[in-house]
Amino acid sequence: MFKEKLKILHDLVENASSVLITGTKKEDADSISSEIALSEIFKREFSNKKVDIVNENEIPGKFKFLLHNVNIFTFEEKKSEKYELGIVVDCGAERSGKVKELFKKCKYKIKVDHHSFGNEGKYDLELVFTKVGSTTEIIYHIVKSEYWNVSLDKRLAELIYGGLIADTGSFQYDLTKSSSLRICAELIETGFDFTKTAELINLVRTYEMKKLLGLVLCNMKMDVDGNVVWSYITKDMISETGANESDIGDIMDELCFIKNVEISMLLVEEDGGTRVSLRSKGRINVGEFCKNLVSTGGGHPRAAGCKLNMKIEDAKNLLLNNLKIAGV
Ligand SMILES: [Mn+2]
Repeated sequence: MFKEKLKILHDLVENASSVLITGTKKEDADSISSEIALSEIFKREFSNKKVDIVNENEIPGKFKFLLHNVNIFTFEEKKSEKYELGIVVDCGAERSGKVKELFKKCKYKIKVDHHSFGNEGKYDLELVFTKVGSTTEIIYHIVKSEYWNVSLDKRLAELIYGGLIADTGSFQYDLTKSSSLRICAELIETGFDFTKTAELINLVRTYEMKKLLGLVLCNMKMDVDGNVVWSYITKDMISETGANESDIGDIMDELCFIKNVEISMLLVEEDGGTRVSLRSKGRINVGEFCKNLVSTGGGHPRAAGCKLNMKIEDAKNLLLNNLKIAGV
């Protein structure tokens, strides 16, 4: 079944005059690595094929090292383009933001994903496997497939590894599968600089992010009998430190893993309200919690978010009250 799908994928790409690759609107190393890896594979197999990666926004600076000679276009640059085949990775097309408009117009549609949710929409081919660590783990199987004349080299190994360490938390989270570790051994055997890849994805952050982090940690408060820790980022804090959207995304990770704390919460001031990110140690399913709070909210059981059309202070009170009701 899986093998057959890899053959169909090959045929669909071979017969398409042009290919659009897109992924999740939010910045995500697995999604970006998968996009770049697929484009590399397609261009090696079919050298004259038009293959464009298009995302709603520009790729975050910290992931630019993955590009090498590949270009990722923004939606603005390609909004009037037409593609015959559309491929969405690491999510359903509905999560690709504005690029969804381009995707909808494609004659053939493919999804390559490892999520169990977001399966609405119709695709001509679904390479969806939920028992793997990352979408790049699925791409590894494309590279190894007998239908594709592409070999696993340092370049593809770096990309597959990038997605794997991002989604498995460097093989710490429960997304880690024994298959992920076996594949990883083979990736390392290609001789790519895996310590550099891990450092750039997991550790290197901007000076501005660290400055903003300092303010966020100073403002951190404990609530609900010590079960919830929360902090916030105002527009003033962003302009004071010069931090950007990508820096803000990295801050949430630093509010987690506090001893005896069940929920970590970050509130970010935005036009028209407050964006909230929540992380749970497991007692509360924050994906469900956010969805129940506001219809546009949601995410994973342990990591989720929502946008509330109120000021930070009011959003914080609403969230703390609802977390109490939820039994945190
Ligand atoms: Mn993923």
